Amino acid sequence: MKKILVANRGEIAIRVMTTARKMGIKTVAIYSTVDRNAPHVKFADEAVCIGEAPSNQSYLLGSKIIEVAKQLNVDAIHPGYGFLSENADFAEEIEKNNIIFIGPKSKAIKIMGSKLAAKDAVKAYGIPMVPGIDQAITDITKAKVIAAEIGFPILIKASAGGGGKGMRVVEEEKDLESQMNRAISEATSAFGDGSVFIEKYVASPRHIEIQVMADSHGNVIHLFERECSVQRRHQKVVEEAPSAILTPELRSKMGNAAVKVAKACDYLGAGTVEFLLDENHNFYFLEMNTRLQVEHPVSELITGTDLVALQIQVARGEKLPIQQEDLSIKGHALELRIYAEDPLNDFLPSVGTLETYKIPIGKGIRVDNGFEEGMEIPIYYDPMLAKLITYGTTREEAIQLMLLAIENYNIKGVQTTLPFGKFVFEHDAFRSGNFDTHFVKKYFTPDIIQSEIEKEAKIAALIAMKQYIEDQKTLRIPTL
Ligand code: MV4
Repeated sequence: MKKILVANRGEIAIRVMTTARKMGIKTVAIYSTVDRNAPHVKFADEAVCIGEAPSNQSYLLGSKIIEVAKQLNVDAIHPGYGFLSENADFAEEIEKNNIIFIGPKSKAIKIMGSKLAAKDAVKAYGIPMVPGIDQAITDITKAKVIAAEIGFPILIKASAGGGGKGMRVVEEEKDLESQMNRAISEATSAFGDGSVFIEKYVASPRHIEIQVMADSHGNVIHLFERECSVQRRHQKVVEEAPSAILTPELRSKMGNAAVKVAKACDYLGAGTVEFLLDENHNFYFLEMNTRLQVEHPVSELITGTDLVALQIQVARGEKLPIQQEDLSIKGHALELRIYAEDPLNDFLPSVGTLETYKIPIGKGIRVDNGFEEGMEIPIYYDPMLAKLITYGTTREEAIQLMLLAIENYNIKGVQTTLPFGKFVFEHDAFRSGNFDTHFVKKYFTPDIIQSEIEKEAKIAALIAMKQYIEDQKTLRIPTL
């Protein structure tokens, strides 16, 4: 493998190219017209413009990307996350053109892209699943019988759904019919597939996912868990590894279950198996993400691995260089996603130019970044600017480092989730480890950070005033 094309932009394109370069592999960037001067373009050995700004005219043009790859004699394509990363047809077309897709086979992508197909694939492996059905349901009479068996509250989910889209909680039987009809029509218009199914609603779960890695020789390992319960409206904001609450026994059970999920779909490469954990610490398989995830760095830090390097090695057909027994957890890592969003204004995208953009540096601080000072943030793509990651011996140390790093991250020109991160890492519920997926909804109101910002502004004003008075004293030249 001499040359890799990265079919992505921003921090993840740079992240992948950094490892490729370390491995002596040349890199090709693709870009849209608004990204002409983007850091990922400058970073690559070669770069090709593939279209206009809207992603369906550029980063989503699979066939065009493959054409570029062929013209430039590319050996492999890394899709990053988002865009075409979980598109089974893209993976298949790449392989048909004798280029390596750095990711699983299209069959595994297809299975895991459907929640019902995923349940079906893993059901012979004894993996705990939320009580419910594993078939699409349309018949309301049947649905009522099933819901009564499971017990209310129940959750209606779309098989093709993701990120919580098309989910509906039903508290009592009288609402079941209307909610089911809505879920079906929503799923039909959003995904072109109206299949829905029913599960017991787990009221206050934690979201815990296991990183897995598989080679083409039948070896599958897991790299422990990531805790992703701090999210707002299914958008993750803070992630950490390890989880503050898993015992070694539970960790090992969930890890083994995740490995079985990967084996069930003949997995290859990096993948993530998502679980819900209820108040009694029962875990349930939710779904598998067949890509390298945004939050992969926290797993890298606690295991001392380079997940992109492993992806490349197994894509080349090599055996995994590490076995399960070689792996252990060392230290604690936290990640804050820095979005150009305004936490004071319902997290609406904050458009503008990065007038100041200074990244914190120091031991235990890693910033996976895709932007630079002076750049305008394109409105066409996900507004994530960077990921601020800290690593310490203990969770407490990683939190302290994070607060320091937030303080030293200087962004002017747009609003960001930095103050929101400060709120999370200072919160007692987060610090105690006693939180679930309702953390943001339960504790966050804009006025908390508003008053924090005002307090800081007052202090800044006082300091300025003090300095002014001092300056007046020294500057005053007595008039004769
Ligand atoms: C659930 C659930 C409770 N009970 N399933 C949301 C996204 C999708 N991946 C699955 N999700 C959930 N499934 C049952 N049976 C609660 C959620 C859920 C959630 C899961 C993970 C992270 C954040 C979440 C926020 C709200 C709901």
